[in-house]
Amino acid sequence: MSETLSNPLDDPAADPFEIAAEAADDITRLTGMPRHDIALTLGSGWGQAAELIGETVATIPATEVTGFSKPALEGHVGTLRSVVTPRGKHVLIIGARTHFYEGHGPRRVVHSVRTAAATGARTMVLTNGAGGIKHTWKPGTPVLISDHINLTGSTPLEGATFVDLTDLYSVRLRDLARMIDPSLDEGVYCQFTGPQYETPAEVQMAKAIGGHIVGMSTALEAIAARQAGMEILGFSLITNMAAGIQTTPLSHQEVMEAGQAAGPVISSLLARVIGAM
Ligand code: 8IG
Repeated sequence: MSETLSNPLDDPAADPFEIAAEAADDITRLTGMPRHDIALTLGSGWGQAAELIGETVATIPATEVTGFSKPALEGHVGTLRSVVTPRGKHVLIIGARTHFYEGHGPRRVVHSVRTAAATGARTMVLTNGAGGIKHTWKPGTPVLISDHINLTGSTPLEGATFVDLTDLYSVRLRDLARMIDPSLDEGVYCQFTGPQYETPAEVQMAKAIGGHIVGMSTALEAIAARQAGMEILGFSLITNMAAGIQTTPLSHQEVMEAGQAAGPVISSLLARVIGAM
């Protein structure tokens, strides 16, 4: 049977929150850690933060956890890691993101967030690599997400579930991040479906409607985190200027290189922010 058909989230009759609770039980069993305080999803460029946040208690393959998918991309590490910070906070580090463009639907996309909430995490830190619309953001610049525009035409909410998204990206946590690095800028994140990058016209549309960052993740995850009552911090690493903002075409290679070069700096920033929580 294919991996797709064997995922319990693909049964429309299944309750995604029950599956998240089962996944949280798997994490408890496999890490020996009964609860976590903070969850952190590591996007492109942010991977080295895991080593800096604290002492690793356990690392487990995501495929051992109910409902998790195999990583779609090389360079997206398919592991979950339990780390304890010097201040004693337990952090669940999610290195296994499922993207909307994989086509498995929003339940699969937000399963890691719901699982993190089911492990007890009250804080969700979402990181990604993204394109920048502001000319002042050179590749390698980390920025805070201040709000988002969901352009996927999709939602992780099912039925008449009305969730307030005012202050979705916590002012308190953004202020905490700026205490660590006062030079951090912020912007509105536009989630496109991908996997193609935008056309220059689409980037101009994103700019016209109030966007500053273009990406392919995070917004749907933030909605699910808010539904679960979590406090959310979002970081984008600007790995490239969005299409048409720079004059040269976008390449995945270039994106990976910008991420690698910025890695040590942004990972240390992220570790210091989480260390202060
Ligand atoms: I890395 O320019 C990265 N991810 N949508 N646009 C979108 N996603 C991205 C981009 C980009 N760069």
